[in-house]
Amino acid sequence: MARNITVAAAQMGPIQRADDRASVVARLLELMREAHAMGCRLVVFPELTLTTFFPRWIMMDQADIDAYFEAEMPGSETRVLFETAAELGIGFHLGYAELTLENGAPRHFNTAILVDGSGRIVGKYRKVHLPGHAEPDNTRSAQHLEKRYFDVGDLGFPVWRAFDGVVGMCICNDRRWPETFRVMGLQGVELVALGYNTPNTNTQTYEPYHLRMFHNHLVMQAGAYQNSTYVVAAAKAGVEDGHGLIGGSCIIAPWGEILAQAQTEEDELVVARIDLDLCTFGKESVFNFAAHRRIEHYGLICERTGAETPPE
Ligand code: CDV
Repeated sequence: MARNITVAAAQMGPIQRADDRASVVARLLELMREAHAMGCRLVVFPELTLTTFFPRWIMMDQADIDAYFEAEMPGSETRVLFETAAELGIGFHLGYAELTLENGAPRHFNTAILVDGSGRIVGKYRKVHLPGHAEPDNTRSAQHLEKRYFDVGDLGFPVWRAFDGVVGMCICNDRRWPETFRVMGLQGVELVALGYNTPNTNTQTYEPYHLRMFHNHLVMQAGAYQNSTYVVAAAKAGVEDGHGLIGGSCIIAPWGEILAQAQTEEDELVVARIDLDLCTFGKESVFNFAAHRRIEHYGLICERTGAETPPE
């Protein structure tokens, strides 16, 4: 029997620095209701959905930084998302900046949660591959201070049984690393939910816009194909306080093709009806890991971080 579900990537247009949480949550609710009306069981929102992409700003006062973080999830301003999800019976994925206390010490993570159709959090992921730099760099036209504002995620790449399948999560830069998808692939992942904020220009060197979008899709299509999993990817897009973000939100099939893609750089639902059983063919043929992987030759992947060339 087919395991058909309808899913949505909910692309978000820009969120300006001056926009408050209430206005963002109102936009999320509208997308959630629209997704429900289109028969979706799961709607995927982007990375750091609730605010502007704040790592582009230099902030020295920790209180200013912490204002972008959620100390509770759900909190007073986000609870309505969970209540509406339960009322409609629709699940969602939400990226946000998480502030938590561990043994009394503050920890900051770039986090995503998976919420089921009863409004219950079933999974949490904390971003592992933090891009950018830790020290302000005035040679750049915009900062990318994720390494300054966030701790490296400490939860690995788990998967969860949800939405009649096996669901995993990763966040933005994680999608560029094959290890991300393979660790989930080794747990039989059938749907990877992910959100991203990808600047439309490279602040260190000239890079044509079309390559930014090409690489965005290339890595997600490869991850989907090589692990025979669907990918539901939601961007934050458009111009935030003068800084452009690519869109290109999409839903990718386990054979690597894009099934549906955003047309705008605004709030937009990208919807597809998918059959999770179609993950099986790839997992049992070309990417039958048990039959074909050769782990005796992969040791370097876990032993060595950076590349080392052989001596001359
Ligand atoms: N938010 C991100 O992780 N952005 C990175 C940029 C810096 C390249 C990305 O991989 O899209």
